[in-house]
Amino acid sequence: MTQENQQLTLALSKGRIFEETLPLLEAAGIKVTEDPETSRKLILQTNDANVRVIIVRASDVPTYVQYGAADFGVAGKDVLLEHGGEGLYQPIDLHIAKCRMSVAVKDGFDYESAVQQGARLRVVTKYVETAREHFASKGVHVDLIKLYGSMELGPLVGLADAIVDLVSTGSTLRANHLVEVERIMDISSRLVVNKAALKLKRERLQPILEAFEQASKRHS
Ligand code: PRT
Ligand code: MG
Repeated sequence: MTQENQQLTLALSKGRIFEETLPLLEAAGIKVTEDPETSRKLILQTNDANVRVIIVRASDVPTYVQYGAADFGVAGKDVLLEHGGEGLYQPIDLHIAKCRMSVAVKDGFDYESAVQQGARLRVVTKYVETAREHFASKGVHVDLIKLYGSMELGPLVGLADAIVDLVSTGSTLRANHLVEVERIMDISSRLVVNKAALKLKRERLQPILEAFEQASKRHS
């Protein structure tokens, strides 16, 4: 196989995923030579001529990998659950960008009583699929309203009774007088690999996957 066919493209999002993936890449001997925070470039070169990094929105990582525009990528479990995982092989939990997905309500709202009384709750979230499944499994009736950000505002302005969002330190909830009432699941980021690339580019991918796996054990 020619060198060109063995070129690998890794999809990452800016911010915490990029930063927390850098040490894993270094463990595989790969150094990214440009900084996405200061450069406006969307294609970043590395010290390895056969590996490049593309910078995409966090929720778009699975799509680039699914269609083979990237051979592999790093995405949160939250994002992967919403995407559905079609066309993706998910070999490794990288134990990075950890947080949890939770239900939160306005301070003073009696969530437990509302649930017990069978009230129909209005919930705002970016994670409609995961939220739907969670409330269905509990037998709670909900009207889900999809938002793309600032979910915390929903209960404060009367748009919703509750939010389903990611929580890490809890300071965003506190700053907006919201309280966490239910933890839905723990979240971390996963390596995802295009299924065809895994077969066709195995030779080049395998050592990188192994290095990622070894290095990520430190975070578990
Ligand atoms: O920001 P953008 O809209 O482009 O996309 P994104 O928000 O999906 O990307 P990014 O980079 O913010 O998050 C990428 C991934 O990091 C997510 O898919 C998660 O898997 C993971 N992650 C880990 C988090 C957090 N921790 C986190 N705290 N993603 C988001 N948050 C947000 C949360 O939504 C809330 O607004 O941080 C706020 C809460 O943080 P605390 O510390 O105040 O509790
Ligand atoms: Mg964000």
